[in-house]
Amino acid sequence: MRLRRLVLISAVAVALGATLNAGAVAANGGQSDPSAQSLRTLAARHNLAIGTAVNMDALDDANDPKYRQLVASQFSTVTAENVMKWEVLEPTQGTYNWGPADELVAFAQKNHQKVRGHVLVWHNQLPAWLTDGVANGTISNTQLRDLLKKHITDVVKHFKGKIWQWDVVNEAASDPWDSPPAIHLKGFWAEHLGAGYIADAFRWARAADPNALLFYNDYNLEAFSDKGPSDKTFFVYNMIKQLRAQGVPVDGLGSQGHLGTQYGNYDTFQVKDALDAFSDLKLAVALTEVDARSQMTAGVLANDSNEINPRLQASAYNYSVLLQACLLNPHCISYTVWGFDDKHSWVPTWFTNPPEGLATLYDESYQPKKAYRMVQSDLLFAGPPFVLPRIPQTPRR
Ligand code: 9MR
Repeated sequence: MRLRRLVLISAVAVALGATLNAGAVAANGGQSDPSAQSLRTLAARHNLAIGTAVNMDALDDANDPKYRQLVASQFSTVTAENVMKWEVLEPTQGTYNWGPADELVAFAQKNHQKVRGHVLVWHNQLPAWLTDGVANGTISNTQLRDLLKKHITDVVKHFKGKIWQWDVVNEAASDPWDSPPAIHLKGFWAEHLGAGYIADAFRWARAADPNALLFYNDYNLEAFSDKGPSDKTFFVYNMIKQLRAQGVPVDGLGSQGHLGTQYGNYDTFQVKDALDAFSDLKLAVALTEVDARSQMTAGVLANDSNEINPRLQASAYNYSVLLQACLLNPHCISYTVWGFDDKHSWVPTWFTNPPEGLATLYDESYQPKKAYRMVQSDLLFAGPPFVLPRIPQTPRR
């Protein structure tokens, strides 16, 4: 009798438990545990593309299947970290090396991902034949302009129809620490071709693919400072405003979002203000290269949690500020991280004195960090009335 009662009680308990669980599932809109949802699933609720820069060596590494699996499962857009740059695409003049970039595009298509093309005009990672030729005088400035036109035309045509957003011009503006401190156009292209190369580049890109969205992309554009001569965001804002007034086909502003936890950085509304200013020019906006690095002090390197924890928290906060600002502006169509794991991040190889790191969403063993959880929860908690679905951008004619 006792046994029977126990069995009965257990059966009722099991049934009740099942009902409660069913209730919990229903309360989640039929979804399972929200913390198990991928970033791309959560971002899709807002029609926001969430992306990563992709390191092709890692993607091709047969001993590292997890890298490939995470790119495919977590992200809905990809950017070539290096393989669409001029030095990789045309290492010898006239001989194109499309292989690695084509492979990334094929991977993206297979995984239903959009592609951000990076980058058509930049002063870094140019082929030696080009920079040497200019330096030794065998390439004149007129020839250089023709070569740039050919490069843009060939590359954009090669990928025509497969690229969602092109970073047409990258990092053309100086920084306040340059000389003179008033922001100006800097680097190889401005020095040899003058300011006109920017408008030319956008027009050539538009002619080669009328449907790709054309972006100006730069760093340290997260917020306005004093709107004076050394305010880079204000300089770029005025530059694009002028280009648009001249009918130059600029469709978007890429704010890279390379942050460091040692700096004061910004809050959500400061970043929103900057994004709003650009979208008021009828541009789409995108966060294109987000990461938030920290100094690797002796304590961090010795695994001292007193030093590691505040850095992981501050890094997560910075990811969140940029994402929340993006979510608050419906013209912010994508949020891309510049590598998703500390093992493949550009940061440790770039910043060595003092060493910096811990900049990405996952640690070196692909364990999600606080930043990953923060991005997940920001995407999860966002919704009307302040966060509305993205408004797609159409190319400017
Ligand atoms: O992540 C890229 C790294 O692998 C290259 O060595 C480096 C060379 O300049 O470029 C890095 O990517 C840059 C991007 O193309 C433009 N914005 C800044 C990025 C980080 O330096």
